[in-house]
This record gives sequence, structure tokens and C-alpha cells, in this order.
Amino acid sequence: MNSLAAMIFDVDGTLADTERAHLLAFNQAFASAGLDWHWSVPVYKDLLAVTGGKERIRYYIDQTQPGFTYPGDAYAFIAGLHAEKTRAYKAIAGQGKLPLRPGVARLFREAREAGVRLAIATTTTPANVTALLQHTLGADALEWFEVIGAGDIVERKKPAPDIYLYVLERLGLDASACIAFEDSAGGLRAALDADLTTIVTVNEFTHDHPFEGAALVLNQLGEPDQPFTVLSGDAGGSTFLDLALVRRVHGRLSAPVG
Ligand code: XBP
Ligand code: MG
Repeated sequence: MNSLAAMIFDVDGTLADTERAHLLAFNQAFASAGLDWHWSVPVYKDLLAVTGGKERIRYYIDQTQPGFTYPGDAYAFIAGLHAEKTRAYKAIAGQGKLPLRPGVARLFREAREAGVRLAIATTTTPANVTALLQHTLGADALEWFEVIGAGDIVERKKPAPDIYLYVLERLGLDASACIAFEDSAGGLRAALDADLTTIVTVNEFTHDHPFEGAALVLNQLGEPDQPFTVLSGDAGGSTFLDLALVRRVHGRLSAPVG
């Protein structure tokens, strides 16, 4: 049995509740482009099934704008619109309005003190990861993560396992020595298909997703004075997720070596 060597974190919805900021940025980008598109929260909740902002925009156009004529090359148009969205999102992140979820910074600290390696596996654009980490944890926070697998670095986005396989390969670790943290059904699928034991923390956009196969499903990682709620799995009486509980969950469920 491999002991725990690394923790791999999803970003949006896991490290922070960022999707309302993404939604605002999409709508700001549409307005800046003179488009009368405006995504509501319920519409966006459905659109989140399509991972990747460029893919999401394309899906929205294909599904709801049959008469839309691209001004020039479709890919270039979508890429330009998405670049404006990313600029808008970074500005929102820079306003300090995207705090990390409870327990996230504490778990990072515990991992660093214990020598457990940290990595990120996300569908979002790398610049968004940089903005979030720097504005929540400070300028040197990026160095805490040995590998940041993000956005278009892989061709197939979640729920495909590619981004997790990329991170494992760059870490030089077998999945059995790692544990993943996710917030959505698609993210869980990606992690499980990379043979990763996975802990899920839900949010307003994913609380009703199916999480079959997750080692533990929580409402949040929690803090000593802010207990989590266990939605599925066995937390052994703990009231918040610390490294000791991560190790117990990992040790219980990771495939033995050989
Ligand atoms: C969530 C996503 C991303 C974000 C928007 O990523 O699917 O597409 O919604 O970011 P994850 P972009 O949960 O894997 O962190 O517009 O940069 O894609
Ligand atoms: Mg997510």
C-alpha cells in the first residue's frame, strides 16, 4: 500500500466558490462585445456540464443561437470572447472577493509542514489559477504546487481523466500514492478514471450531483470551530478534514501496490 505522497486539488468550486465570478465575467464579456446574451444562474448551472469556458460558449451558441453568424473565424471569435472573459475574471479575483473555502488554506499548511506534495488539476484557464492563488495566499503561493495542470494543457477536459493523468505523470507518482479533491460529478469522474481516491466538497452548483465512487462527500472541509457535514462516507467521528483524516481515507481506499 502506497502511503500518501501528494494531494491533487481541483480549483473552481473546490478551492473557492468561484463560479458566480466566472458567470459575472462571462456576462461582462458578452456585454463588452455588444452581444445581448446574458446567462442566469439556473442557465449557468446547466451550462457547467460543459467544462472549459470556450467549449461552454460554443455549446451555448450551437444550442441556443441558431441564427448567429460568426464575424469571421468561429474559433478566433470564441477565443477572443473568452480572453475578454478571463480578463474580467482576473479583475474580479483581484478585488479580493474570492476567498478560499473553509479549511483549504489550513490543509495546504498541514501538507507543507508534513512534506505531502501539492498539485492542481483544473479545467480553468491557468491565468485564473494564478489570480486566485496569489490574491488569496500571496505571491509565493504558486510555488507550493509542484504541478499546476490547467485548461488547454490537455486536449480532453474533465470528465476525461487527462488532466489528472498529466499531473500524475509530471509528479512521477502512481495514483495509489495520491488523493484528489473535487466538487462536481464531472470532476469526480475524471479523478476516478485516473484511479484516484477522491474526496468531494459540494457547493450550490453541484450539491445535487451524483457522487458514486467518492471516498467521502462533505459540505466543506471545515475548521475546528466550523464542523463539516458528512453527506456520504465515513469520517470516523472527525468534525473537520485535517491531514490525519485525509491519510485515513487514503489508507482505507487506495489500491494496494502490486
Ligand atoms: C471549472 C470549469 C471552468 C470554469 C471556467 O473548472 O469547468 O471551465 O467554469 O473557467 P474546474 P474557464 O472545476 O476543473 O476547476 O472559462 O477558464 O474555463
Ligand atoms: Mg470544480
